[in-house]
Amino acid sequence: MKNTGYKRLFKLTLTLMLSGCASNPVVKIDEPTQTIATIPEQAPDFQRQELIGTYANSLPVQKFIQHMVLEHHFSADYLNSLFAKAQRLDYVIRLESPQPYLGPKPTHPSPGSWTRYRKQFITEAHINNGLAFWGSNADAIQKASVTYGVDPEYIVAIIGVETFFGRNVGKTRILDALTTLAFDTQRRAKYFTTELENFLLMTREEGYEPLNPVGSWAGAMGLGQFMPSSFRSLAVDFNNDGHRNLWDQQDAIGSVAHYFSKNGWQNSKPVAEQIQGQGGEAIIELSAISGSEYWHVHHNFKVIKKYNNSDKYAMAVHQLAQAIKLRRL
Ligand SMILES: [Ca+2]
Repeated sequence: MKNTGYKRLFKLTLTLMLSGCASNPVVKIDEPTQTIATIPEQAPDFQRQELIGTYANSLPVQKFIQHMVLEHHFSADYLNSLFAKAQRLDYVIRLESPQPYLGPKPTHPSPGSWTRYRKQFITEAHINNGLAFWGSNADAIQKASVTYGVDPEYIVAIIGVETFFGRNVGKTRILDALTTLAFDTQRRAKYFTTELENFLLMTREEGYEPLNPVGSWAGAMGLGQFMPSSFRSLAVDFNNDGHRNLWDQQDAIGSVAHYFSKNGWQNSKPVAEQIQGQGGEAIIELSAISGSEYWHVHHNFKVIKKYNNSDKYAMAVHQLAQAIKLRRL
């Protein structure tokens, strides 16, 4: 970052101010102190770093660094030293590029696929942990529901399906995940390059050390599993501590509600109901072991799918929300 010198000068000035004004209670030192403390310090041997390590000879990484320098005024030395530490993750490549299936042609939808999917999320453990999560965050959930006009049980259910209420937020270093996906895979390389760009901007804006955040193999972060672009545009500081931190329960609750609100959630409106028979508008088919289920889905169902574009995902969120709400009454 180019303002390091300025920061050091500022810090020095602040130190002098503090030492000179220790007895003066009107000196406002809280804000600048906090700002300095959260900006990651750069190593003293930071100057004139070459791009070494796994990506030393990668032209796309060199071009990406150049782009970040020209477009966003990052220091090339800073990014070279950062990407020198980036790791290529083979399991991320495997997950993004599944081997072609060579068996018999599958039927769609796969019989019983909804039953198997549902079993992962509509469990006693999910309902009980959802109730506990709601209970210990009741004020934040209520405030988020009112502030953003989102039914509280859906805020809880999203966090339950995404990360089991924060227990499974992922352990992959985001820098490694996104660098691997951007430069070592093909299918969505452009998308992940943009997310990597957003990740670096996010770390600079929020004062995160870029080597620290961990999350899913695909680069999703925190209790609500936000990608960096969503983090930048939709995360909120809901506990008012001056930082957007999606690993914090309250910030995650506010941010999920904000996400739903921005995607058009209609408060207290229906999401889906099961119907007999099939066909007609806004009807989806889910393949249960006992046979196909048909559901009439509403606008809010599509809003859930903005989070993850899958009927099964949205239905799991809906049913978990309803199960938790019913038990809480
Ligand atoms: Ca916060």
